[in-house]
Amino acid sequence: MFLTSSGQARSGLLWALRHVRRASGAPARDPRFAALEDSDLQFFDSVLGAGGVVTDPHSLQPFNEDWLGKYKGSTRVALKPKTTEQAAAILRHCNSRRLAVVPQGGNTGLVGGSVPVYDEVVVSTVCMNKVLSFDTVSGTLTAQAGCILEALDSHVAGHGYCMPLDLGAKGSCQIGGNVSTNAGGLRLLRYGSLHGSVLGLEAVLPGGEVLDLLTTLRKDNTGYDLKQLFIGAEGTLGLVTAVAIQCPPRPLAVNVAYLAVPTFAVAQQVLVAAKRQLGEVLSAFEFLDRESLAITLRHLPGTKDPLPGCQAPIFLVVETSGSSAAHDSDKLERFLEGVMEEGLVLDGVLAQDSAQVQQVWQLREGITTALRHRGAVYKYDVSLPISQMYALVEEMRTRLTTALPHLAGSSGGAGSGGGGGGDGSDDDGPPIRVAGYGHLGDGNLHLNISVPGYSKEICEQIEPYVYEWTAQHRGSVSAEHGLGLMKAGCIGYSKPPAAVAVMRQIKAALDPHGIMNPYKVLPPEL
Ligand code: FAD
Ligand code: 2HG
Ligand code: ZN
Repeated sequence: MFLTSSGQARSGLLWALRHVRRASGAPARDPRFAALEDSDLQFFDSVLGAGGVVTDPHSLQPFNEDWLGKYKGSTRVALKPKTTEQAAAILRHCNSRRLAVVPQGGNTGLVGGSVPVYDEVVVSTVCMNKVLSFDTVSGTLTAQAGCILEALDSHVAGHGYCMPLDLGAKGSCQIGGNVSTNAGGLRLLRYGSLHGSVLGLEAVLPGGEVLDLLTTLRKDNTGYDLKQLFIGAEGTLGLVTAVAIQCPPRPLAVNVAYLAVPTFAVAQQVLVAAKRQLGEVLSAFEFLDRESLAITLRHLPGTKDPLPGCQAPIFLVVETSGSSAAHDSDKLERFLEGVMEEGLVLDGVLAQDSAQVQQVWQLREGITTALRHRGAVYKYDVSLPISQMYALVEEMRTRLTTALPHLAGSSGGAGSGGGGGGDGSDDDGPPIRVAGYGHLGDGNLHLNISVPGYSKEICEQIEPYVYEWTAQHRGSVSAEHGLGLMKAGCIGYSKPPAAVAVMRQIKAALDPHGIMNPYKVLPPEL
């Protein structure tokens, strides 16, 4: 929310409420956009060759459906350029024909941004997967947008560097998608946001002009920093075709501790202690609640409980990364002794080798996949003051248990940690379960509500309540996943009208016909 005085805060919230349309619904197809014709396909064929133009309905299915299986479009064509010039020719044509376009990377986005809403042309960067250069002295990597994050990390690992971001989708998400969503992930605490580590990028504007901002300079104060506009633009301003990014040295020593704490308040005390005592080697501070743990152990094959039988409500993953194993272990052990002695930590385990490190991370990173295996899920990705983060999870549980006792009620309420298989039992808990986890060190909560199916009855209990609650606590309704289609109507909860108006002006300047990823990010003009 945008608070300058209590009166303004209130009018801002009211504005937001008036301008919120059905949060996960889509507006009608914009009649300004043309429908695809055979002559368009012929043009695309002439630019890309037959292999670069997908029209077969079966092959189009993955381009039309998002990772969650929640958003489905009906494109008739997906285009796979290999070069910036091909991408520019495609966009120029689409712009002149008023064909709407949706850029697609790894299609792992969680807000419905990467798939068509109607029949938009999909421009996939899957074939733009070349590393262009790597400077082993400065650690700057330049790569085409379609390079898979994990492949880039392996590439730079060979030179003693790592990518400055890491996320559960690393095996399929692409660097262009990461930049376009301004992805956060597990190491933002250590390496900061992509707004800092992206040094340059190349983007094709809707009219086909190539904006070459692909510098690898650390310092460049010549005018407005235009690349920042594309970081987090979710494909609404142009197609990112290449990225230059600063890679940090790969840590030589990594330690991971998995800790059980009695309350979220205590988790915050452990965070303060970790920041003070681990200092520069602290590289991640994540949390998951018992409900997230239980769902993951039950629904994600291969996961193991690092603290079997432990009934704590909150678990922490604390990682250190540094250059000296002995120094880091010493620091971590002293920190662990301290928090144990103070009675902050109920139980804990220190991963003994890289396999155990992986096991703990698999548990934390696997929550999203486990929830998908369980079924439909309402996902919220909010930034909040750390002290307020978990209250939203608790209030949501109470709210759903009260409103929908037949779905959410059980011995422990809507996923209050009772049952759920986390303790080895076979009980999958009530149909509705509320899980809270996320990047505690960054104040980023992932509130996930696992449900038997998407329904108006359930959705009305969650939205707009969750957005209002976030705004009232001066949070952001999108910490890292973006707005996409899901939250295009919700920007007003976190940005004032004047800011949205400037965004519209930027959009109109760069994309005057509005062809780039329509219906996403900004609400339709009323
Ligand atoms: P896509 O899903 O294909 O696209 C995302 C958006 O970017 C769309 O709006 C699309 O139009 C646009 N876009 C894609 N490529 C381009 C391009 N080249 N030019 C212009 N626009 C483009 N996100 C986090 O922030 N942190 C996490 O920890 C995290 N963990 C995840 C874990 C799992 C298991 C999954 C499934 C997702 C996770 N995500 C996370 C969300 C998602 O992975 C990220 O948003 C990721 O950055 C998307 O990359 P992508 O290549 O899949 O992009
Ligand atoms: C994570 O931190 C991702 O694991 C995904 O951002 C969060 O699934 C989610 O809600
Ligand atoms: Zn996350």
